[in-house]
Amino acid sequence: MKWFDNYFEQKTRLAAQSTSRRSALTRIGRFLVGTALILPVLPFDRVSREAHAAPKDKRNDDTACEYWRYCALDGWLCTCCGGTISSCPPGTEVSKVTWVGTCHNPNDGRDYLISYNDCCGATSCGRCLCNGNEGERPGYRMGVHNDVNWCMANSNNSYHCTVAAVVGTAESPRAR
Ligand code: ABN
Repeated sequence: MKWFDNYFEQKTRLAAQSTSRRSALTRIGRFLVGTALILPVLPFDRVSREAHAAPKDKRNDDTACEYWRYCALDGWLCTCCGGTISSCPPGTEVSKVTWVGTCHNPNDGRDYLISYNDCCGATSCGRCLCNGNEGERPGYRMGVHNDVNWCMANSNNSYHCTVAAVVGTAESPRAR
């Protein structure tokens, strides 16, 4: 193995002779200055994922379509029509049938089951029309379609607006 040692000794000596410590430091310094100047001007996406989503205040404003519970609500918001997030305006009654969607709550990071009941017995409210369609499916699967007048089973079928009540969490039970 003498030839092996000799070979590497020779190579190491050559490398040491041709590269002084000063020149190595100069090259490292140039590299660092170069990256410090170039990196800040490269076209990175500086907008965070959070900023791409709906503005945070709107996701907690129940009169805005971006409110987190409205992810699958198609209709007029009852919160703009004299009702609340989960109760119908005076003079209307809650639909006997409904459809349930799943929305992500950005405040606690959990998914919730939301019942989108229509409020029936008065003409269309006409304020705050929203069209959320998360998890919605075509009309031939009515139970998972939101473009339906859920007042169909009430004595007065006129549709007024829609509420969005939390009816449970969407997480599967933990395996035991
Ligand atoms: N569920 C809201 C709605 C009512 C009537 C027609 C379409 C959608």
